[in-house]
Amino acid sequence: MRLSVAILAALLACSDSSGPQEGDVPLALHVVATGLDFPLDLAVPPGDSRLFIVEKGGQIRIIKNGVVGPTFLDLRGRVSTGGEQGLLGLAFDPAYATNGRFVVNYTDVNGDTRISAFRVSADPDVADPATESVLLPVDQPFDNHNGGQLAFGPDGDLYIGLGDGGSGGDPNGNGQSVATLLGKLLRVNLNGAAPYAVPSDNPFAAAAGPATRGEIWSWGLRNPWRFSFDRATGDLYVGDVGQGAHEEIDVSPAATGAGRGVNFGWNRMEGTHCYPPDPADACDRTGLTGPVLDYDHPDGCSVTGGYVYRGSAIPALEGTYFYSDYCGGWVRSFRFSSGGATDQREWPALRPGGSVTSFGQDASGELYLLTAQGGVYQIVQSR
Ligand SMILES: [Ca+2]
Ligand SMILES: [Ca+2]
Repeated sequence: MRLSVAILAALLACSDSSGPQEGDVPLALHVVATGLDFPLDLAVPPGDSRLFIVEKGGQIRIIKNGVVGPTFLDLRGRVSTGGEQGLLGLAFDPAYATNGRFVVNYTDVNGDTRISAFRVSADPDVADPATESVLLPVDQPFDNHNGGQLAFGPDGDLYIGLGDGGSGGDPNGNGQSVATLLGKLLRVNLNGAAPYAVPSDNPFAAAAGPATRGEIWSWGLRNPWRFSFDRATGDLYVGDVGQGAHEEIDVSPAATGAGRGVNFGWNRMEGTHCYPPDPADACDRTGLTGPVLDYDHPDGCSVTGGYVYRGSAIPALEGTYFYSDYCGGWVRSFRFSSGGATDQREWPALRPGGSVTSFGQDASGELYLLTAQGGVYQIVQSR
């Protein structure tokens, strides 16, 4: 009887090909730093050995040679910090070495989004707070769903993630409206007209006007808290936070435009399911692009999108995308192949014992994760 139960359990385990399997590369978390104040983002200028950590309360701290050192920038007087508000994202200009420019995404003292550029001072470890140039102010109707991610894409343009504005269920229909910047991924260029130029090949650039915003790159997003580009392929990965039931990861390959003009479905879809929920799940999906992966609550509550590993220290991970969930506490991965999420894994040794707020990658492509409890960890091979 014991044997047959064991065989049955083994068969059940083998038949479960849809869920994540346990990872087989020996990985571990190396503690880089602890004691940070609610770290939300990690960014690095090209070729730089320092790590820049964004704290929710409004500071950017530098980790240099493994030590938490100087405060690079203090925006505590300009940032609102309730709930999902705060200093949310940081990206360094690809030409940072020559122009000293970086961009931040935060909610201001009125709770509205500010995308602002700053410049470093004569001291490379200190930014000049007086250099703020507001690139894009966006009114926020509710205090939640503010997005937060910034990234310079493979094309050198700045991509900005904005949530649907907040409340629940997207009451103003922002995700499906191209008249608003809310619920979108935006693409702008900082090297032409001030404060930015809309690239002529943005999907709505030709039709731009009050009813159609030319800055839009992708739409139908609820709260794309973290998105990234695969630094080898240019493929776009978006972790879009769900409403109350389904969390999702979207992938749009570079070969099909890396998100250009893609409608990711919110608020007509939540993950792969109709929204509002429909008993037959038979809503019209015309024109919508679904996720490559979704998972249900309470397996998690808020997806934390990550990065594709392109470092050199762990060759077995080449091309593997890592992600987490703020409530789930786990770290999982997959490989994007033939339009789907293959080789799904869960990595028990990478559970940091806290809420994963973000991942980050250093100049050489090694991956890190951050926890709300103040930890900065590097993913390493354990033997
Ligand atoms: Ca909001
Ligand atoms: Ca979606």
